[in-house]
Amino acid sequence: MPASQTRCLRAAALACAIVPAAAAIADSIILIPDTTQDKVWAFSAWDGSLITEDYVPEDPYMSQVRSVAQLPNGKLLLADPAFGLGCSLADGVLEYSPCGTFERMVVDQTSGVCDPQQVYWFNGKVWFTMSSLTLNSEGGLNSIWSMNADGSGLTEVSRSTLFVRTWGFAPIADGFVVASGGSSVSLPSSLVKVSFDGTTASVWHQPDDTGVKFPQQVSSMPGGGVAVACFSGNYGVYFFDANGQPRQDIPSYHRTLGPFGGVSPRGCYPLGNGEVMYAGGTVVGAFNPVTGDDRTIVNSVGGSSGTIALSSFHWISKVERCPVDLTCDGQVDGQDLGVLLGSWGTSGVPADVNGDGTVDGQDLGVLLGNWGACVGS
Ligand SMILES: [Ca+2]
Ligand SMILES: [Ca+2]
Repeated sequence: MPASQTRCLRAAALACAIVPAAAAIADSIILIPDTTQDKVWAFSAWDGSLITEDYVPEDPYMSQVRSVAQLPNGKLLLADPAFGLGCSLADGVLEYSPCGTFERMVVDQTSGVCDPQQVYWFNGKVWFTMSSLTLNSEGGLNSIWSMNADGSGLTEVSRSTLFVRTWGFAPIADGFVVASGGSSVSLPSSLVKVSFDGTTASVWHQPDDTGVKFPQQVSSMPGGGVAVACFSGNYGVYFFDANGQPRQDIPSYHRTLGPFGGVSPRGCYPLGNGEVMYAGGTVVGAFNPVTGDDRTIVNSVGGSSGTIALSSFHWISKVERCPVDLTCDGQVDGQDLGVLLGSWGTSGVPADVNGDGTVDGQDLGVLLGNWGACVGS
C-alpha cells in the first residue's frame, strides 16, 4: 500500500484531500454498439464477459452507431451513419463522456461528413472512414478522413478509386488496411492499403472466390497483421500477416470451419486471453483461433439461425475506464471525494469502489490512492 494511502486511512477525510497520490489507473473494457436497440454494450477486454448492456444507454442522439473510439482525455467518439447509406442530418461523429453521456455532435453533414463508419484515435488524430452508395469514379464519398480531437482541421486523407465501398480499417506499420467492397459482383471486395498521408494506395489483399467478401471490421492483431470480419459470401474471420498474405499459423475461420455456422460477423477483435471476439447479427461470441473452440457470450434476441439481422451488433473496440472517477471527467479529484463522502455508509452505489457493499474508509483509501488524471493501465 502506498505510504500516502496508509496515511490517509488513519487520517480525517478532509486532511487526506490535500495529500497527492499516484495517477488513477484505468482498466480496459470492450465496447460494442448494438444498432437494434441504439445503445453500446461493455465487456471485459480480458475474457469478453459481459459487464453491462447499457454502458451508453439508449438516447435520442444515436441512430445506428457502428464504432467507438476513445480520445486521450477519456471521452468517447461514436461514428454514426444513421439510417443506411446516404447523407442525413443524423449522420455524424458524436462525443460522449468517459462514462457514456452525450455531450455534442463533433462533425456532421454540415461539415461534409456523411455515413462515418469506423472511427479511430491514432497518431495524435481522429481518423474515420466514410462510405457511400456511389462509386468514387462517379463522385462517391468512399474515403478516409482525419481531424483534431476537438473536430477542427477536418481533412480528407484519401478517396482512392480502389475504394469500392469503405468500411472498417486498422493501422499496421506503414499505413492503414482498409476494408473495401460489398456483397455483389458489381461491388467486389478487397483489402486496400493506404499510406498514413494518403498519397499512395494499393490492393493489399485480393481474395479469390472463396475468400474475403463484404469485409467489415479490420483489427490489428498482437504480433502484427490483422483479423478481418467478413459479412457475406464465405463469411467468417480471416487472418493475414503484415504483407497481406493469409496467416499460415492461424487458419481463417469461415462458415464451413469453426464457429460461424449461423453468425455473419461484422466485428472481430483480439481478447487478452488469446481468444478472438466476434460480433454480428444478434450474437457476441469468442473463439480460440488455435483450436477453433467457440462460445456464445450474448445472444440478445434469441438466435440468428443463419439469418442475418439487418440491425445488429457491430464493430468492437477497446477503451479504458477509470473505476474511481465517480464524476466521469477523466480526473480523480476533490469532486470525486465529495461524491464518496456524500455516499458514506451506503451500498449499491458507484462510490463503493472496492465493491464490498459499503462505502467506507477502504473506498476512501482506494480513491486517494488513485488521485490525479486517469491514465491507461
Ligand atoms: Ca472525477
Ligand atoms: Ca467499499
